[in-house]
Amino acid sequence: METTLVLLKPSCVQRQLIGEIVHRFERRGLRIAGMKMMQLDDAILREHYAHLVDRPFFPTLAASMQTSPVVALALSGVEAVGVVRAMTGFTNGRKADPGTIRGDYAMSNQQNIVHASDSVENAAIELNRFFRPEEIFDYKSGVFDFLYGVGEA
Ligand code: IDP
Ligand code: MG
Repeated sequence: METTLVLLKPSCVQRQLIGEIVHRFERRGLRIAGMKMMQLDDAILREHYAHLVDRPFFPTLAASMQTSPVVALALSGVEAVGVVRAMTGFTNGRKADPGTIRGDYAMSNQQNIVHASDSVENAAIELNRFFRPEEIFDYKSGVFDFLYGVGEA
């Protein structure tokens, strides 16, 4: 079982898509292990986007991520990191496949609705960045036996 970090970005919050996007993850069978609204500051964005701080678009990216609160989600499931990343789609919404979140809701390379951790290692780091340990809940899904076959989870 893995847990991954998703951020519903201001492009999602402002367009009033929070429920719709959360619904997609729930319908897929991912368990919501943590969920909260946060206003991000410069420090956490510089850390979260450390791989991009030297890129020319970083100032507009950081500004766009602060135009409203974001919703941070911790999502659990078997191979959850890869499953969620695949659901997210290519970074540029215009190039993302239909059926993915970005491919269904985004027209932008920057205002692309969601962030999703890109590896198991980064998921652990990012969960720790956005959640305190007591904000992530380990409980058994009531439909667990219908989400997974015997021996799968
Ligand atoms: P990812 O979100 O698909 O993992 P990253 O390359 O990690 O993509 O970039 C993080 C975020 O930075 C993207 O989701 C997007 O909001 C923004 N971004 C990435 N590349 C560009 C760009 O070329 N122009 C503007 N914003 C970008
Ligand atoms: Mg990334």
